[in-house]
Amino acid sequence: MARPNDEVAALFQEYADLISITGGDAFRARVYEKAARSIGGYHADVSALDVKGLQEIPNVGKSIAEKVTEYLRNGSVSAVEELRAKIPAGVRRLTAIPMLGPKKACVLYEELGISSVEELTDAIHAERLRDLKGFGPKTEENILHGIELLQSSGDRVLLDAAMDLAEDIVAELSRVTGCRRCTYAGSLRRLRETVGDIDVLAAAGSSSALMQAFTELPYVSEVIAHGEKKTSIRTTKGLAVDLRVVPQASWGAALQYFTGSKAHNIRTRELAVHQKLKLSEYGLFDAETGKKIVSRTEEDVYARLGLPWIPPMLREDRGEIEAGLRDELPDLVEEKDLRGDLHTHTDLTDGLAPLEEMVAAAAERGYAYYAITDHGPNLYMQQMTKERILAQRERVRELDGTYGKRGKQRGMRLLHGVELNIDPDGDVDWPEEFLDGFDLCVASVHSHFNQARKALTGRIVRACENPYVNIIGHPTTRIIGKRPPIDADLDEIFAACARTGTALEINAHPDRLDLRDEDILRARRHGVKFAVDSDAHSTLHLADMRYGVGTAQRGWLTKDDVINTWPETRLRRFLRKGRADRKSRG
Ligand code: DGT
Ligand code: CA
Ligand code: CA
Ligand code: ZN
Repeated sequence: MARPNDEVAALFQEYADLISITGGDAFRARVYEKAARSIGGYHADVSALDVKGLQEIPNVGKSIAEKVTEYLRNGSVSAVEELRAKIPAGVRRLTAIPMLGPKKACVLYEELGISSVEELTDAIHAERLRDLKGFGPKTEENILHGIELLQSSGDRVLLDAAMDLAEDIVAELSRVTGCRRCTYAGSLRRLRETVGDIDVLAAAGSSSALMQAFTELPYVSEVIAHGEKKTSIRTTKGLAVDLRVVPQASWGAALQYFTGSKAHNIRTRELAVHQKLKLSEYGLFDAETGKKIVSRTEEDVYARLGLPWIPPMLREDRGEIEAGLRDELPDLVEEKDLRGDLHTHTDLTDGLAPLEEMVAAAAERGYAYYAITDHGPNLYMQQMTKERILAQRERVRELDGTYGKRGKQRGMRLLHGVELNIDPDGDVDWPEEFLDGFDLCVASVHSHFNQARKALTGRIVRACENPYVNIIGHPTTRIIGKRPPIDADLDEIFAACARTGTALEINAHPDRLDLRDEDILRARRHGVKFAVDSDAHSTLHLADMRYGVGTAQRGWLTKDDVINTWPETRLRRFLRKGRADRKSRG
C-alpha cells in the first residue's frame, strides 16, 4: 500500500500549490513544499510517530507536525480544506494540465473566464490568449502539449503505485484459507511503465472465500462486478483491480493468458493453431478431440508450443517469439547482477539524507561500489561551489572502503562524482581540469527543454564528446504524464554515445523511467552501453532500482550492456573514456 508518508507528502504539496494559487506568502508555500519532500523521503512511517517524533524530520516544525497528526486522526486537515474551498473548481481543473502552473491558471480564469480544459483548447485555437501578458506562442504550444499528455495518460497509474497496491493485495489474499497460489499478472507483471488496471490471479478449489476477502479489503470503494470466476473492484484512489480465481490445474495457462500482452497472446495462439492446438486461459488442447494437453505451468505451455519460457518483460511481440523459436532469447540483466549505483544525491544539494546515511543504506544493499553525484553549480538554487564539492570529496575518500566491510576485505568502494548540467550550447558547469578530479561525471539536461530539434540534438552530442562526461542522465527528461520527452534526434545521440564511450542512463525513478523501453531497444542496436541508476534523493529511493532493471529488461538488455554490473576494474576503464591514465600523465 502507499505509505502514509506519501499521502501526507501529496497533501502538503497540494497545500503549497493552494497557497500560491490564492496569492499567499511564497515563502510559506516553499516551507510546505520542503516539508512534503522531507516527509516523502523519511525512513520511518509517520503514522507511528508522535508530534515530537515528527519534528525530528528535516523541515518539519511544530505546526506542520500537528497538521500531520490531524490528518492521520481525521483524514483531512482543516487549513487545507479551507483553502480548497476558496479555489474555483475551474481553476483546479486547469491546474491538472501538466506544465500549466497555478499562476497562469488563475490568469486564464480571471481574465478570460476559462474554467475547463475544452474551453482552454478552444481559446488557444481562437488565439484569445495572445493578448494576455506572459502568454507567448511558446506558452500556447506548451499548454497544448500538456493537454495532449493529460488526455493520453488517461487513468493509467505509475508502476510503483500499482506495485505497492498489488503486493499488498497478493499478501492479503495469500492468507485466505484454501488459496493455493496468488500473484499479479497483466501489464504489472510485464513491468510496463504505467498500468491501466491490476490483474490478480489466484488458484483455489473454491473461489468464494477469496472473492469475499477481496471485496472486503479496506481500500475498496466500489465493487464493479462480483462473480465466481472474476471480481472487479475500484480502490478509494480510483484504480481498478480484477481478481480471477482458477483451479490449480489451469494455473500455468491462466497465468500465461492474463499476463499478456494481447499482442504476444495473439502470436502464441497462432503458433497453437498451426500445430492443430487450441490455447486458452484453461490450457492447451487438441483442436480436434478437445483433449487437454498441458496447463499446469507456463513452462509446460511454452514448451509444447516449441518455445522456451519467455520472461514477462519481453512479451510485447517485439521479436521475442522469433528469438524464442531460434532459442536466442537474451539472458536478461537482473537486479542481483547490479554491483552499484552511479547516480545519487545527498543533502549537500537537493537530497534529503547526509552522505553517511546514503552510503550506509547503499552498503546494506550489498553494493561493491557506489557513486555520489550531487548537482553542479549551474542548477538554480543548488548553491554548489568548488570548495563545497572538494570538501565532500575529502569526506568520501575517508569513508571509502569502510562500509560493508567483510572480514579483512575492503568494503564498498566509493566513487566521487557530480551531476553536471548540459547548458543550451552543450557545455557543462566546470572546465576539464576540474572535471579531471572526479571518478565519474553524469551530465543531464535540466533547462531549455524546448530548443529546436537540431539544437537539442547537437547539445547532447557535444556533451557526449566531452572526454569527462561518462553518463547522460535521464536522457529525454520526460516526467511520465507531466512533461513530454525532449524533441531530439535520438539515433544521432545513440550513435554519438557509442562512438565516444558515453553511457546512457536508465533512470529508475518510477515517474521518469528514462530511457524508456523502446528507446533502449534502438540504442542497443547502436552498441550503446547503459547505466541503471536510482538517482536517489533519499535512502528509500535506492530501492527504485527494481523499476530501472525492469525497464532495462523490457529493452532486452543483458549484464554486458549495463556498466554497473561490471567488476570495478572494468568499470573504471570504461570511465576513463580512452583518456590516458591520470598517473601516467604526471
Ligand atoms: P493495462 O491494464 O492496460 O495496463 O494492460 P494489460 O496488459 O494488463 O491489459 P488488460 O488488463 O486489459 O488484460 C490483461 C491481460 O489479459 C492482457 O495483457 C492479455 C489478456 N487478454 C487476452 N486476451 C484478451 C482479450 O481479448 N481481452 C482482454 N481484456 N484481455 C485479454
Ligand atoms: Ca491490466
Ligand atoms: Ca484487467
Ligand atoms: Zn537530474
